[in-house]
Amino acid sequence: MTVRSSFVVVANRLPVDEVSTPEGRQWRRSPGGLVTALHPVLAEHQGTWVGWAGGTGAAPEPFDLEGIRLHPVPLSAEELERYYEGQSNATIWPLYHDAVETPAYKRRWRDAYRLVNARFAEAAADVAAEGATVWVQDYQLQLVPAMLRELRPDLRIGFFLHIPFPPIELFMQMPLRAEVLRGLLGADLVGFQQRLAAQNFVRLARHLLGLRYEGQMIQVDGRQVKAGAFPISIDVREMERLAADPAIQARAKQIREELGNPKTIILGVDRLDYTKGIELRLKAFRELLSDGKLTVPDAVMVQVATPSRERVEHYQALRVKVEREVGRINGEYGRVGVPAVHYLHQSYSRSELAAMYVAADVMMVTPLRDGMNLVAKEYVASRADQGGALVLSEFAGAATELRQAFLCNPHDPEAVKEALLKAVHVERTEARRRMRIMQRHLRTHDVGHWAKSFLSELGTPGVEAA
Ligand code: GDG
Repeated sequence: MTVRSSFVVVANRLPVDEVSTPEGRQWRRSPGGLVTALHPVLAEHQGTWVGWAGGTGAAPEPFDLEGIRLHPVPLSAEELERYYEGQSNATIWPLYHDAVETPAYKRRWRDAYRLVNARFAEAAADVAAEGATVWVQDYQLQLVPAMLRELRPDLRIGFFLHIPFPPIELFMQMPLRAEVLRGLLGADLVGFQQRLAAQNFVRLARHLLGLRYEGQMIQVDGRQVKAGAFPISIDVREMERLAADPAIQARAKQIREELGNPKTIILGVDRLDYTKGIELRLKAFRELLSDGKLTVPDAVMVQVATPSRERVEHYQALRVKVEREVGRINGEYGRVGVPAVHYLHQSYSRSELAAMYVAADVMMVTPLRDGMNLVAKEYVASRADQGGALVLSEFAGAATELRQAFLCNPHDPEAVKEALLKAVHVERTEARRRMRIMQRHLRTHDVGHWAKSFLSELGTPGVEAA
């Protein structure tokens, strides 16, 4: 029998991983800010999370884990390739990130996107109780709000986009443009990371569909759809706790030793993605070495590039370019046993990441475009010692809040170099002042605050304004 919930989250992935244990294969809650933020709301409302469980073919039966109902949606291998790798990650992802790589458009990807979105909408319609609140997440599922409203007009529907929403001129390239826009307008509240993105959205509604709006309220078929900015955040307490853990402090010290106790450790942590500006960061470092403004082994760079979307062509090409640049820098500036760049194409545990944050003197977050960028926030939260300095791209959503970072335009190599040098040479008291202000902001703007703000604006029963 289907269990019906008054609160339903719909996201491409379920927040669980299947792991091998001595007792056999088991589900484990995956770490991550979204699940941490939503867990209390889900648990309180006997909520259900609808999403893909990983793997292709038949989906596992719905199951409960730590007080949440998980409702898997199946994907075939072909759907995974067309809906996820194709339409989501080779069309929408690059287009919404200022087309920093050329988006590819394919009819069979769009067909699969429609089909899979309909499947998610049907699953959500099945598990939602009368009058329930359903919160749909992100760019893979933009058609779901309208499809769900069609099936279940009684529901209160929210949508949150984790990535940027492009200006009209770019959005208009997309063959599926009107359908996507109508899909999003099926929600009662459409949330974005940035105010500018919400503005792009309401203007697009007028431009493409001739809809009227006042402020951030759009009139659609006699309904009102609200757009708004809800900048996402991290579980600040968890990061503070991790960073203060003596084992992690010791590991941070050990990392510094393993790197040869350099004066300056420069760190980058990203999924290996062309939006993250990994290449330009490496180039800035190389040019500073070549200008003699930085020298090895006084300064070393550590770049964690977590494997990501490895079957998508742009990602394969990016890996080749990044690895060539790392090889070039180490070839020119490294010595036996002393590389200039430590490049790690691997995934790490949360604790190892926290130890790296604590060990780093300068954190470089230089995306060409990023919805928010949680790494920047994690780094700030991890520096209870108020040491360290953050170099941050103006094109990351986080730059709106973290004003005391060393901000730079990632498209301008001189600006990146200048910001990096400033961060390397900043005086201790000035660095602390900057960190303190950013930490104070994050403590009141954590991921729980984000979820509450969105859900109370949506009018979710039992959730009061943050
Ligand atoms: C999208 C938007 C928006 C990274 N490597 C490892 C690892 N990570 C964790 C980081 C961080 C998360 O992954 C990455 O989040 P970002 O925000 O930096 O970037 P996207 O993945 O592109 O996320 C972005 C976000 O959605 C939320 O709305 O901020 O703009 O693009 O938490 O720490 N975690 C572990 N091992 C790794 O090797 N455990």
